[in-house]
Amino acid sequence: MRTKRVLCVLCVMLLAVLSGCGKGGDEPKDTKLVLGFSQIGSESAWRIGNTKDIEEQAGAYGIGLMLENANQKKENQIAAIRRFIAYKVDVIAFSPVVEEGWENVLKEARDAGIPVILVDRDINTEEEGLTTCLIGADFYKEGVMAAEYLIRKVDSLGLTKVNIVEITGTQDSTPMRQRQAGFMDTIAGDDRMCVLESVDGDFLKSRGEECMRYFLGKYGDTIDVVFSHNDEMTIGALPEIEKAGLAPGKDIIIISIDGGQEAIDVLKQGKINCVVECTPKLGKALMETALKLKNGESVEAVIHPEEVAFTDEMDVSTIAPRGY
Ligand code: GZL
Repeated sequence: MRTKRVLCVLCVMLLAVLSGCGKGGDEPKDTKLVLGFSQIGSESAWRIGNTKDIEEQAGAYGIGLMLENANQKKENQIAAIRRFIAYKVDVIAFSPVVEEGWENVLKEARDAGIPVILVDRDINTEEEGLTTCLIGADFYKEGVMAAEYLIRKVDSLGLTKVNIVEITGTQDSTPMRQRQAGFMDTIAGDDRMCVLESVDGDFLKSRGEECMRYFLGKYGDTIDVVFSHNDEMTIGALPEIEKAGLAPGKDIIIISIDGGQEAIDVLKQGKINCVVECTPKLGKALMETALKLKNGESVEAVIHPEEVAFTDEMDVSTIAPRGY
């Protein structure tokens, strides 16, 4: 029996070595560039689509990718960046879960001579120049597009007052701060718009459900509009609205952001009124920017993808498959 067990262990070790799964077996091999990327987590379809796109584009460009998932924790991202520095990658990229708290690790990367690219979200640091480029959406504009839709909708319905509840993304993250600012700045001065309350849904489906249950318990059927910072939280909120005997998309105007397939399908069912696009497909721009940095070429400070709003004002049957 003991001999059999020893043989099994030896086989497993041999397989691990052959498949490169042993220690150090995961590092990229002889590629033109090694890129270390710290991803926030897997909290939404958007995030999963973003990771998939980055992995696919790294393969397409022949770039060695060391991708680490931080499971929503800033400390995990900082630790990952330190590992990339120790490994002496050519370029570091990361999507910061929140805007503050990055100075020290970014100074370590600078001292190691490793350029850093921001993907998706931004940071807020005292010192300038700790990163080379930001590749990601114009979140403020997404908030503006959401509010502009609401103004058109209120005009078309001839409403004189609407009560709005807001389910925000992760507190202190760039998309949360800027989507909220863009939305609130655009409705400011419009006396018909009344924001009842904003609550942090952390971009999570489960929190979207909890936030909506809280709002309905407190405000009931006086709620006219839900502005949700991402599709995940929106999808979580809808069943709570229906349980309260209200029809989302009809009794309550539903405005969401991301533009994933699930939300577009619900838009087509008439249960969401507006989905502002936020593309997760940032991988191509990331690889091209990393290669430019490796080759000593200059890069743009900010790269914003083009984005649109999908709304019940259009023929939603024409919306192409979203791919995330
Ligand atoms: C936006 C991205 C946000 C998405 C959420 O670029 O940072 O994080 O809107 C995701 O779905 O969790």
